[in-house]
Amino acid sequence: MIRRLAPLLIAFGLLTALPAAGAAASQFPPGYEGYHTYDEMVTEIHDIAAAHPDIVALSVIGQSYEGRDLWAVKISDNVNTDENEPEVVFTALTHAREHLTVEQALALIHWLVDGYGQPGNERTDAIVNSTVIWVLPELNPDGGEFDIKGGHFHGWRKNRQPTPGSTSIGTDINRNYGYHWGCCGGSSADPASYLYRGPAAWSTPEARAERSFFASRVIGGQQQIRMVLNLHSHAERIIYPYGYTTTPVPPDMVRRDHRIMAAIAGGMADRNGYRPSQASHWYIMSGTANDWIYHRYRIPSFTMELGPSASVHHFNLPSDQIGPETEVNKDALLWFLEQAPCPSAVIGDTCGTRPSSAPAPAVAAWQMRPSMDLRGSLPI
Ligand code: 0X9
Ligand code: CA
Ligand code: ZN
Repeated sequence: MIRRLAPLLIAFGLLTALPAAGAAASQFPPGYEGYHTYDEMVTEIHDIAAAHPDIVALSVIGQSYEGRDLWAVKISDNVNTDENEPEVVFTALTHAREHLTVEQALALIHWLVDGYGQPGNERTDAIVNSTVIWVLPELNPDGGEFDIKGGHFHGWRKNRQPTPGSTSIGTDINRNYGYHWGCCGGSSADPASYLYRGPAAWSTPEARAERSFFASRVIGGQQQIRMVLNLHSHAERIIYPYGYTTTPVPPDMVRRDHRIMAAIAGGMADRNGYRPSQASHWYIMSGTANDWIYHRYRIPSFTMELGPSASVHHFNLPSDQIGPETEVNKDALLWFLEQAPCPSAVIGDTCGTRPSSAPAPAVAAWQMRPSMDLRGSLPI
């Protein structure tokens, strides 16, 4: 049909309306059509923003190696005002084959915005009204699209950036962040490895975009982001820093922070049945987003590994499991968001009361103490 129409369209100068040669719209294999391709995700978040312009705003935090926009979905009341409210970040699809994470990110957005302001939505309305939620639904769109190229799964993990001096493609974005990059056996120096850390810290445009985004949320010298949850799959785990060392509280961590992160991971685990632990108690991993986020800004930072750890489907759960596997995390994710105004409350510390216009005491407490401040040595 398209083929027969093409000469006609050329005649009318409308060729640009067709997909470029070889760039036919991607699609998931049969049985997996319930997942969103990159284009479908972009359409979906635009539809959501159009339906809820008062509480949803879209922005682009950078571009992937192949030039795809890296989208951010901001959810809050008065969404077009930069209000002084605690901010929470969710990221998804750092690893290309972890498609369930995109669906979890979209499900979370829908839980928060569908029916906003209507009876029965008091819990999510309270979250939307008191916090700023940033959802980055696809940090690795190039890898995600490559993973379904040709209508079958490729088991791809990395981005699609060639490595100079090698024929290999791709860096593991979650080994490319600039804290303890390349240390301790937590990544690979081999460009062919699926754990390749890249030729240098921050060599991937995707990690750099996230770094710039975090820097952009420092307002008046204070980082506004209070908590971060990175969505991965598949292990039914909730993990927290550090990944580079098995020591629970090394010199670059504050003991109280460790207690808070362990308690928040435990609180989520109580609600979804996943297993909580320090990242390195699973395996040593270095140059991860979690380690950098905690160290650089002292933000409690978590990874949730979605989906059954023991499944014949591994990363590729059929569409009919998207609903149950995302729904199981609803209470855990909403509870996580509810901790943002005072993360230390989980260990019994109070944050005090404050007029909404004043800076939160808890925010001041999150600033690095001079003895903790290693920022001068970091490449930001
Ligand atoms: O190894 C990883 O990058 C993640 N696991 S996965 O199976 N999805 O690849 C875990 C990342 C955890 N990040 C840290 N907190 N260190
Ligand atoms: Ca707001
Ligand atoms: Zn992953």
